[in-house]
Order: sequence, then C-alpha cells, then structure tokens
Amino acid sequence: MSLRIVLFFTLLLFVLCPAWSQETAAQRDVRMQWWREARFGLFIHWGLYAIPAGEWEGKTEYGEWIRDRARVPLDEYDKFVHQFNPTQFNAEEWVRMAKDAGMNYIVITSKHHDGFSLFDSKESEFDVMATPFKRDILLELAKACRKEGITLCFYHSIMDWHHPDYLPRREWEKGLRSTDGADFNRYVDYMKRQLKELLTNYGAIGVLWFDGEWEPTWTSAYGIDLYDYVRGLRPSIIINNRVGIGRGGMGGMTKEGEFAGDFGTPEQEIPATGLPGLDWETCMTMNTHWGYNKNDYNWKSGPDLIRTLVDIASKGGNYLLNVGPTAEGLFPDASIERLKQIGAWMKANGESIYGTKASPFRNLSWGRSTHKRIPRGTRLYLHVFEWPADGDLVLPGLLNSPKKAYFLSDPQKQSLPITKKDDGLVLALGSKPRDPVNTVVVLDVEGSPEVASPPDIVSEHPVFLDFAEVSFASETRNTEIRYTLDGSVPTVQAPRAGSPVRLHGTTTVSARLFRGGKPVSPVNRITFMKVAGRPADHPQTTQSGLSFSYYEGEWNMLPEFNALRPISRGSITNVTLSQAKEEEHFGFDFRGYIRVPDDGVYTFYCESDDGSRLLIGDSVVADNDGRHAMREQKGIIPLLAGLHAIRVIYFEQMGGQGLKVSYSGPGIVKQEIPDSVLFH
Ligand code: FHN
Repeated sequence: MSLRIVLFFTLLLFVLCPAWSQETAAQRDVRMQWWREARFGLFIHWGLYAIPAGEWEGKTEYGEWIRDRARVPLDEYDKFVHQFNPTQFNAEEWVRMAKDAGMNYIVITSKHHDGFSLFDSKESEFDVMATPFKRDILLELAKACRKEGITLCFYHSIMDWHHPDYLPRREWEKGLRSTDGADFNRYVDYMKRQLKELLTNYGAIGVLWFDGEWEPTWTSAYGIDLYDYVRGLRPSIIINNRVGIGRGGMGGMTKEGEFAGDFGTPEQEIPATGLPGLDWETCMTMNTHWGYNKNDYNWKSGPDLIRTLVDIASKGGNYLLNVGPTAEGLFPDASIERLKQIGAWMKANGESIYGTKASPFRNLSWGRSTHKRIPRGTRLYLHVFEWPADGDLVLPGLLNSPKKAYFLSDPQKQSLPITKKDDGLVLALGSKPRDPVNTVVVLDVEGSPEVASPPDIVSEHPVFLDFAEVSFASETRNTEIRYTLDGSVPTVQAPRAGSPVRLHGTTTVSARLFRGGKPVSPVNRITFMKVAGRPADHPQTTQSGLSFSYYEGEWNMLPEFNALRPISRGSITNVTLSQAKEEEHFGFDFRGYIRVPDDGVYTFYCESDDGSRLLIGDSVVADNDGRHAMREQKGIIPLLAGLHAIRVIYFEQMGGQGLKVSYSGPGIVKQEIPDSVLFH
C-alpha cells in the first residue's frame, strides 16, 4: 500500500475519531496528573448579578440566578451592564489570597447563565468591555495566575438567558421574548467561537468547567462534539462531565453508559465513600449562595471548611470552594477570613492533602486518612478530628508493619510509641491535640496499604417476617471469616463462614476476619429483627387508580398540603404530573390503596425533581423532600398481603420536574407501581 494511501487513512482516522478518543489510560493519567495532585481550588462566581447582590423588589434571597428567580425582564437586567464598574478589583490580590489559602487552581465564571461575558469578547456586545469598567478581567487574572504559578480555569455556562439563539426561553418570559428566528445550532457556533477566544487569548487554561447542561435542547451529541472541539483547541485541557448530559443530579457523577467528560462534579455534597478509579471534584459555597448576596450571613466556619477539605481528599476527590465577589470587585470579608484560616492550616499540613490518595480505611471513628507512596512503603496521614480520650489512636485492621509515627507539625519528627494489636495498631499520641481542628499524624509502614476491614454481613433487609438468610463477604485476601449468632465476639473456635445462615428469630450476628488463627479485623455486628407485617386495610374501594389534589404555590420544601386549598381534585390512574396546570410552583397529593400480593418486606422508591414523599398508612417510607434535580430515595416496610393505604406528595419549585414511584418485594423485581394494583 503506497505511502499516500497510508497517510490518507491515518488522517481519516484522526478526523473521524480524534486522538483523545484513542487516548490511552497512561496518556490520560499524564493529562490529569496536575489536577489530581492539586486537590484544592477556588471557584469564583462573579458578574452583573453582584450589583443587585441578591436583592430585588424587597426580596433578598437571590444569587446568580436573580434574573430568572426574580423574573427580571431582559432589558431591565441589561441595565446592569452600565453599572458594572468594580474599581477595587485587583487580580493579584485575588490570586494571592487563593494561593495563601493553599489553593492550586482558580475556576472563574467566564460566562454564567445570564449570558454576560466577563472578558473582552469579539463575539458579544454583552461583555465586560460594554461596561464602564472596560478592562478584560480574565486577562488580568490570567497574568496574575501566571505570575503566582496558579492554574487558571474557566466556568462556562451552556445555558444562556441572553443570546437570542439560545433555546428554550425562561418559562415566565415566553410571552416577553419571541423565539422567532432563533437557531440553536447558530448559538452553539457562537459558544464555540467564544470558547476559542477563551482558549486562545488567555494562555494555558487548565480546566473548562461547563455547566447549565440540563435543558432539553442540549444533547449528548452536542456534548461529545463540544468536548472534541475544546480538546482540539487545547489537547491537554481537562473538561468536567457537565459538557455532556450524563450527570446524575447534584450527586454529580456520570450515569452508567453516558459520556463522562474527565471528572464528576458533586455539588454541595460529598460522596459517602471514595469512588475508586473515578476522578471527581465537589464544589461548594462558603455560605448558601454562589453569586454575592449581601444578606447571606449563613457562613460555614473555617474549621468546618478545613474538615470538609480533608474529608473530600480522604475519598480521593478535589475540593472547589467558592467565593462570590462584590460589585466593587472585593472578596467578602467573611470569605477572606475563612481563606486565611484554611491557609494557616494548609501551610502546616498541605503535604497531607496535595498529591495524596484516598484513605485505605472504610471509616475511622476519630477522623480521616490520606496516603501517598514512599520508597518501599506507604506514608499514611492520619487526620485526627476527635482526640482519643485516653490518648491512644486505634488504627483498626491495619495489617502493614509500622516503621515510624510522628506529628506532621513536629519539626524534629519525634517518634510516637506504636503498639501492634490483634486487630490493628495503637499510636500513643498523648493527652492533648496539637491542633483542635485536625491534628495530622504521619505513620510510615512497609509495603502498600493493607487494611482488614470488618467483613460484610449481607442480607436482603435488616428485618424479616418469617426467616432471613445471611451471608458474609470480605475483600481482604488470605483471611477467613468467623461468626457468632449470640452477640459474642467471634473467636478462632467460632463457626467459619460458608453457605448462607438462616435466621428464624431476631438475631445479633457478629463477624470478624482471622489470618493464621489470629483475629486481624474489628468485629462487624448487625441485629436482624423478626417483625410482624403491617395488617392490610379493608377499605370500601371500588375504583381503580388514586385520588389526587393539585396545588399551586412557592415552596422550597414539601408543604403541609392538608392546610392548603387545592386548585383542583380528581381521580387518576397512577402517580403522574399530567394534571399539572403550570410548569413550575405546583404540588400534588395522591392518595389511595396499593394491593400487595404476599406477606413480606417491600421497598418503595421515590424519584423526583423537586421534593416528594411516600407514605404507607401513617409511616413515611421514602422521603425525598427538598429542592433537587431528579434524585431517588427509598425505604422498606413489612406488609401483610392485601390493600394498604398509600400516599405520595410532591412539589415542583422551578427548573426541571419529574416524579416516578416504584416498588419491589417478594416476587416483584423493582418496577414502577402498575395501575393494576392501585385503588381508591
Ligand atoms: O445553576 C448553577 C449555579 O448557578 C452554580 O453555578 C452551580 C455551581 O456549580 N451550578 C449550577 C447549579 O447546579
């Protein structure tokens, strides 16, 4: 085959599937390395919304969403362009505060949902050069970051409430802003041209942090194309999972099978455990708003923020902590104070965060741990939040041979006494913590971390009606599980776990790992309760389906519907939102009976955006209250065969909406509750 043909097919391959989609794991590790080691960054939400500072027509609860939440007409909001003049803005001061806080990167809003560009964009008149300030804020920030060795990153919103080609319009402005002539593809081209400006004119950019990906016009195809486009401009750039549509709500991780970008983005929450093999970053506010709100005094304390940073790092994640600057260009004093507190702790302990990996322990009652590899061993950083009353710190299940332990803040690194116990190590720390917020103890051990976590004791439910089957599991190699059924501590003489054990009455099951005839893990203990099922109800029901009451109002949590007057009532085949008269600010109260075929333990699931709750009789079984994207909560209840009163309540505040109710039970795999089992 001639060289020309080979070159042609090589080029074709590159065009059809860009190099990064062929990126090897090793190449990806190189690209992600700085970000994984950085661990801690500053989020900055800044724009025109800092001018109203959360207040509009006497209400003070707004933030960066003020144009939408307060329903500010476009021409009214655009007037802020003529007021934006942050004369006290000093990029070097901002970057210095971030660096002194121990932060390694800054993610700033190049454009938030309101469509205002915080940079000099040749593609838009709605940018910082149209304001009295007339300075390219991002260019000044880029120079300051380069000077201080901080990586600059951009947050860029896909959703755009200003550009005429962006669709959909806000619900409330559909009558105010025509969609005639709007061309979404033309908007995507505009967004790409702005991104080219951002990735060409401001030097090396570390991360593109997309957001506002949840509206129906944005698709996975657009997301993958945008990812490829951006990587084509900057092959080494890192892009979050909000470039696509695969994010699972505020939990932030990518749903199975969806395009995942380069890292997950939990928002205002931290995954319950580490997520091995996944890159993720939790973003959080210091108070309750991203954009500046002058009336928001609900500040998290410095110690809480430090422990949050440690908690996230101990699970292998990054922490992106937000500041919302004022219209004058200043960080709020409360933010500055907290950045200083964090910085003081990081100055003494940053080594225990940067470049570390997640804790090898499943959980530690007294704090957290992080670790990094050292020659022929592992350096464990033990973050002690709660000082042991007797001064002895227990490391449950640690199998490695210890080399040395000392306080990270001790310049002499004086050795701390170490005692090897059956199920772990004990470090004698003394009576007083060196740091009341978090004292870091360094423990060097031989080899890679090996922890004998307590074995899992597994059964379908913690309660049962007739009998339960219990099995045991552990990931720790070269060990055996021994168990008891009387609450006592398993010894080497106790039965060895094998086939499932059947329980016929309430039983406390205890299990422990043994190696070479010696216990090596803490004991795991669970009590399984034999319970009576809820007796069936005997209503005079004749009709299939449920009754419903429909309400309208503004709520942030589920209201007490019994105290409200419904807009309408009726009967309906199942739990659906089909009878809603509005897109937003409405609620439902569904009532009736569900027929369950057999005695047993049933699981009910409520998936909703926003809040929902499912009751059987007077018992709350699944509580999914609050404002959130589609999210599922579940609960169990033991029932006797027959009809049981069921009630589902729901509210939609604004943004996306949805409600899905499912169940599972004896002989019923998880499924949406069918019409056929509902009556009223
Ligand atoms: O709607 C935005 C919100 O304004 C803020 O930017 C957060 C921070 O990531 N993201 C979206 C809400 O999930």
